[in-house]
Amino acid sequence: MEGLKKDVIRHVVSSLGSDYASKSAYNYYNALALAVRDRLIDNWIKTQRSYYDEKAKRVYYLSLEYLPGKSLMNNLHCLGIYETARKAMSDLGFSLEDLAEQEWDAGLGNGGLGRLASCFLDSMATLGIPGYGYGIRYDYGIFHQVIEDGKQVEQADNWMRVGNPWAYERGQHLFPVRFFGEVKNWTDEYGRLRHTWTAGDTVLAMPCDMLVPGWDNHHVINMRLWSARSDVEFDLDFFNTGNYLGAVEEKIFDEKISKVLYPSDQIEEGRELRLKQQYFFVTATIQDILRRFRKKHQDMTELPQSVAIQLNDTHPAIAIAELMRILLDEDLLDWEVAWDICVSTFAYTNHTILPEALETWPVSLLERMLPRHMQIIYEINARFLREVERVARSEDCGQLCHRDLDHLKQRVSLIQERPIKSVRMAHLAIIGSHSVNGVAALHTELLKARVFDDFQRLYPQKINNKTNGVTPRRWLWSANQPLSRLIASHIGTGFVRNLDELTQLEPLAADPAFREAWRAAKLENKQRLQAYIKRKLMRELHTEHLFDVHIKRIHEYKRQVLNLLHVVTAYNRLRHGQAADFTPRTVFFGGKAAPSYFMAKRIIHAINAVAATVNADSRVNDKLQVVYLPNYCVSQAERVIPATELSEQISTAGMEASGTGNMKFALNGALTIGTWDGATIEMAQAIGPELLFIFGMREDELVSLRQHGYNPMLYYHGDEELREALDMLRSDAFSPGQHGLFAPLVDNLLHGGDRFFVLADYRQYLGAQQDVGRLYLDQEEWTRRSILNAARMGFFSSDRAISQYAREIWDVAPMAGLQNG
Ligand code: 26W
Repeated sequence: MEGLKKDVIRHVVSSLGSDYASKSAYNYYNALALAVRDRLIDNWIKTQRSYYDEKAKRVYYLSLEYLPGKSLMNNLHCLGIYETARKAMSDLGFSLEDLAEQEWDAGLGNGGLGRLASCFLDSMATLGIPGYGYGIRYDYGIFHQVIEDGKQVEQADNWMRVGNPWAYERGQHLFPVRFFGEVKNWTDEYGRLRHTWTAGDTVLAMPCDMLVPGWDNHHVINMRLWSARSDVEFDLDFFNTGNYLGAVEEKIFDEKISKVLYPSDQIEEGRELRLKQQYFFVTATIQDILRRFRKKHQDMTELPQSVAIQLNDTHPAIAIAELMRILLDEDLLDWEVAWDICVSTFAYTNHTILPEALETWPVSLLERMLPRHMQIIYEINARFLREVERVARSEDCGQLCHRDLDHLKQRVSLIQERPIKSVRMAHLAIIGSHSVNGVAALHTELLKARVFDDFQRLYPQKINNKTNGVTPRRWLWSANQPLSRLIASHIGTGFVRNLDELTQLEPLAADPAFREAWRAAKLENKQRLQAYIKRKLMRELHTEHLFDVHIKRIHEYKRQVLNLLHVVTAYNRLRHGQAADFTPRTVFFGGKAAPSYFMAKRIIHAINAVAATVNADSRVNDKLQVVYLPNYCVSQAERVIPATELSEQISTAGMEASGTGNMKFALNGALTIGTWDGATIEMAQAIGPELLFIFGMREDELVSLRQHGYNPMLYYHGDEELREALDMLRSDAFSPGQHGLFAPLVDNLLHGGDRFFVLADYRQYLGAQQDVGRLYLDQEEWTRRSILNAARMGFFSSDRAISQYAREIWDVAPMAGLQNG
């Protein structure tokens, strides 16, 4: 402890240039972070060296998004110095919790996809898998959300301003990135046509490394994020031509590339700068991968034995064309050889089946920005369609007439003709990869049977499932110390690296003393949340209420509106005195809406409007409260999830690819109210469906309802309570003086087709909520189920997920000889 204290004081003075006697929490947080980083860097260097020494096969996880959140507490726990640090900082006059608050969340992602990437890095580090995360260091991460007059207002997330003590910027290792220009043809010595991409604009990619430690194992992996740097200052001509200001303007223009994260998920924006970001990130990463590979290899055909590249959705899919370009134009390999290398190296994970989220890029844009890549994509497509024709003709699938074949080719082509001629990035990713995986069993089945059914017939081995998981380090141990300590006192700490050990809790569910202790841990977390809400929102929570929580991105398919209709109905019953047996509850909502997503923003407004009305109504507010948690982010989830008793997972069946929040809640002892969707299905199967509150129509039922003609008006007319709730929303009951404010929401349900079947599931949802309320009154039974839920969550560790990727997709093994403890 004395050593750590000395290091902290030294960093306050010599790294931060401050007086150690001036007790600034900001300085002491930064100094502590630097002292922790010092303890990671040796192991990082040793880890990296061991990969070379053992010629280990490396995994590269390519993701445009990461959501690491805050690093301090997690890193202290991984290093096993949490207690030491707590005591050291207390000696210096600080509470460790307060210091941790000084850190800004690294919010370099939108939601599930980015957080999954961060859980996966944690698991690779813990399992000792030679892995790297590659991404972009956005100057501005996901916007900061404030709620003003009930509406979302976006503020820039200037997270870099306060500095980042965890990162190593490596300004001396720059990689060139080119755009535009033209392709020249030439003939090589064997008379083969060759291509060279020349000229164009150049920007530089600067690596910025963040260290990711494993749990108690001395294994530290790297998350390398690229930042755009202008090449203007490297080219003195720019300045010497006398156009100094012009040169500086150009520099600013270039550095725009890594300026900001695109804040929408599930909706494709199709902006030129976004494509630039993708290629910038991809080419820098591939260059770095090949630089490392070439240190020990000359023969490029050995690449797939040494390197596995996982594409996190299609956002980095242009990497397939980029590796082809390098192999063809720089290494001068033949097409077939280059293509084999590519397919054996790449694998692709799909995270959504919503059609509006499937990426396409206009051919005209690609031709201009990446002319050589567009040529390569055309060539990949031509060869692929010939192959399709060959397979289709050879296949014994009846008389395949030309019409069918033409249709098949149109459907699977990399090029879509309408509405504008574009490249389908998912098709590129599928064709260029040896593995295509979905993220939960149902999701993968839907990929096979619906979204990519043609590809499933063409390549029956390619599509596979890897159900998501979450890291128990952050989402149980670090976020929920009260519960973790209780668990550890009964079964030891092995569950932190082997989550299956939680099954040892099962017999304890029958032990009243253990149940009481389990409830005490929950109460402690609820009180902690209560204190936080009081500080941040100046509101008093009732900890004896059932804490019912719906936090995730705001999206119509996630159906926050369904939850809101339940709240309005509960409000009406209480007002009308029809709810004598109502179980008091506080309903929490939280989540960001894409700034361009009108409907999602209106949903936020409606939630806040209902909250204002309900909370102000003294007839009901001792029994029902609604809280909107502004700026939902990773660190907020770490506070809220441990305090949650009811987890809302109510997406339209078939639409949530997996969900990962669902796992974090159950792991922390919340019961789930949910639809038969995503990974919630597998959770129900692992836990026992009778221990969750499952309701609503299933995916196949919705398909047939849609086919037979779904009429939301029938539900409106047939259900008095539903009608009352919708009519209130449409009138100004929640928006005094602003008649029609929420009419777009209601009209969308009644006259817009209710694409997400909110009305169809309303009545069943109410029934399930009734069951919830009733069970909560029986605290012994509630607690028993809570314990069994957590005890059976072992499968949903990201360690299990990563082990499957490693074995079944990447063919990589953990490093031997890792020191544990
Ligand atoms: C092109 C715009 C865009 C950006 C991001 C479209 C789609 C995305 C992501 C693929 C959306 C996303 O985050 N998907 C979520 O991925 C999680 C991790 O697999 C799943 O748990 C969620 O169910 C899924 O919605």
